[in-house]
Amino acid sequence: MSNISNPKRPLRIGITCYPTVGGSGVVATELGIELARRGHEVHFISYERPFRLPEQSENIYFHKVTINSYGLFKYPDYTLPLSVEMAKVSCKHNLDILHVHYAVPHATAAILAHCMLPEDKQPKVVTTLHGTDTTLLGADPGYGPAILHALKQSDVVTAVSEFLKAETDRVIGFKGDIKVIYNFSDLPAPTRPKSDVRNELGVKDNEVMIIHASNLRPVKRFDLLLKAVAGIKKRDAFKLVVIAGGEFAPYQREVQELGLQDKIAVRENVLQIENYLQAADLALYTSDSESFCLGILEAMLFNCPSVSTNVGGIPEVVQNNKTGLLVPPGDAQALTNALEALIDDGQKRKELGDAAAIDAKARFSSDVLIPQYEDLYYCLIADSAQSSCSMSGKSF
Ligand code: GMT
Repeated sequence: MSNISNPKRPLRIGITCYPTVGGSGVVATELGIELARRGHEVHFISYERPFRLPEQSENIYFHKVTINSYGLFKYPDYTLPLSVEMAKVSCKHNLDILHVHYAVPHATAAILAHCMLPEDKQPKVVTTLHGTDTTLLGADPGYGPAILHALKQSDVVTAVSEFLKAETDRVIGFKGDIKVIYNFSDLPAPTRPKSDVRNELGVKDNEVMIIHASNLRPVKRFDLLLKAVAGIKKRDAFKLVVIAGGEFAPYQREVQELGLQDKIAVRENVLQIENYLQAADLALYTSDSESFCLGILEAMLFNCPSVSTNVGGIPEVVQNNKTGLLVPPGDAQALTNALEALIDDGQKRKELGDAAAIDAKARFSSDVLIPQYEDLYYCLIADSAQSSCSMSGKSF
């Protein structure tokens, strides 16, 4: 039976991502939600339900990977049970596409699942690289060769920026084609009034609210961010709001040492980030490396310009002096100067913020980017015959 008798028939798509707070999981979840909204059947396969995935949603299914711990294993293994679940879901639901976000270990598991299945049950494997799967793990001799193998075996590899595409060749030595599909975001409208949120955070009317939302991993250089903020001379002119997707406790001491305790509000486990973004005046990102920086894009959607380091894929997202300010990496004083310039100049902030919102909607909305994924999927699927779901005598 032809899989593409109607070339634009709804597809059956498996998505694997990290379910925890982080850009790759957010993008994968939003992609699945948008695809389901467009009529495709979407199967999420992961060890937990992705945190932004609604409990009930038409066309969306969640398949939990169960990880057992065996006495012999010092470290529990995730890759094998993930690959078996991928094969099981592919077979049972006749998946057309298995789309994995973040190569490690998802791409390897997908390739393994593919090999386990009979030819007529094999979905096409799409691997989307997000950042440290190339820049950090790709450079690790314990991972690099396995990542390279999985990329070579994938039917299509995509990357979220031109920077990441070039790095994947440079760091991993992958010479194959990589299609750049930028991240997108369409956050919902806030559910709380802006004034409520600012009151809750203790941000005064005359204070500029600086927002930072991330998992606070070392690459984000939160230490540098604190230093830059501590350098702002007008102490009454701002408040820093941190939406922490990782542990904030390790930074408490630095906050005290820099005398910032009254100048910071931290929120953890935030689900509706839009409520905070609408209240913010400036976004601040000080990373050493960033393949895209979804946090900047999410802020742009709420007319919030950014000050950030000029690294990785950030200049593909932010137009310097038009939608935000870019400063050299690792330079706390340059960051402070840029922050002070925008704290002092409300008009400039507004100009940059308004331009940022227009640019974000024009270049990085789901209406622009989801069709790029759909086109890719439709290009990939070929005729495949129905068969029973059994592999080497083992039925799924
Ligand atoms: O690679 C990572 O550090 C993890 C990943 C994540 O899950 O947050 O972040 C990357 O993917 C995001 C979504 O595509 C990008 O916005 C981030 O820039 C990227 N992080 C890095 O490159 C450090």
